[in-house]
Amino acid sequence: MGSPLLMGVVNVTPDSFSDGGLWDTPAAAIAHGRSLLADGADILDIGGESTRPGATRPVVADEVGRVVPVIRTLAADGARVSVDTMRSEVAEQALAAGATIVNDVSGGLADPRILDVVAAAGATYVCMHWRGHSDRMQDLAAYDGPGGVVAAVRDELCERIEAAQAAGIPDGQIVLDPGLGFAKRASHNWTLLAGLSVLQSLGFPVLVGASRKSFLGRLLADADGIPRPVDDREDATTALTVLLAQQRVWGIRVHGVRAARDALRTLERWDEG
Ligand code: PMM
Repeated sequence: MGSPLLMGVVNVTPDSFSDGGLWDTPAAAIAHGRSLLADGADILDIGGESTRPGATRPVVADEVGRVVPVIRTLAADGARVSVDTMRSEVAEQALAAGATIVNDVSGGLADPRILDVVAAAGATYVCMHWRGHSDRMQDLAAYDGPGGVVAAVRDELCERIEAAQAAGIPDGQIVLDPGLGFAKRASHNWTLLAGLSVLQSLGFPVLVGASRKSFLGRLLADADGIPRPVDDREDATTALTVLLAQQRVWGIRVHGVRAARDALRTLERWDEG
């Protein structure tokens, strides 16, 4: 069984939930990207906008200024780079700087022109399930229709696939993502993970980002119900990496690449017998 690709996260932001402020200068972000490559990342996902619940959006020029120098340097190093953005202008400049994947957490809803930019560049498009910006997304976490959250995410992703196809993005360049934590409560995330095969049956590769997310903090809450802090969710993240690999996803988006790579190597050796 081929292992999934490991996408290492480089958040060039002051405020991301898991690592905000740690790599918010170009030099720190470039050094972090290089260390993720050394740890075994296949792709570096570089983002300049935090999508944590309640986050305020940076202006476009700030987002461009955060990500483009980092992308240019890491792409010149030979890294496969994705840009985590939902803005067409940022995607355009990131692609010109050497990114080859656009990771759009809004699935083309926030800025529909991003689909044209991706199509024109011949880039890969990660199309994530999304219902609204961070300031209101948790109000949108209702999935009352037949089939619940899995059917809703599948159907809403199908609409986004149609929009991507209409813009001229070939099927072979589209990757789907269930968008764990985006307009989803903890139970929705677990139900989506259990129902991943429904999304996979659409015939597109699937990427999953579960790393350090709050549903893991809630799972590992202490006796008083206090969620496990973000820095202490790595073992659960690694357990999910193994489970996602066994589910044959295309890619796994993680902050801690070393642990994920070790887990995948262990699983590969196990499968060899
Ligand atoms: N999650 C975050 C940001 N970008 N992109 C994809 N494709 N999938 C995700 O689940 C995802 C994402 C939020 O996490 P972060 O603040 O650690 O980057």
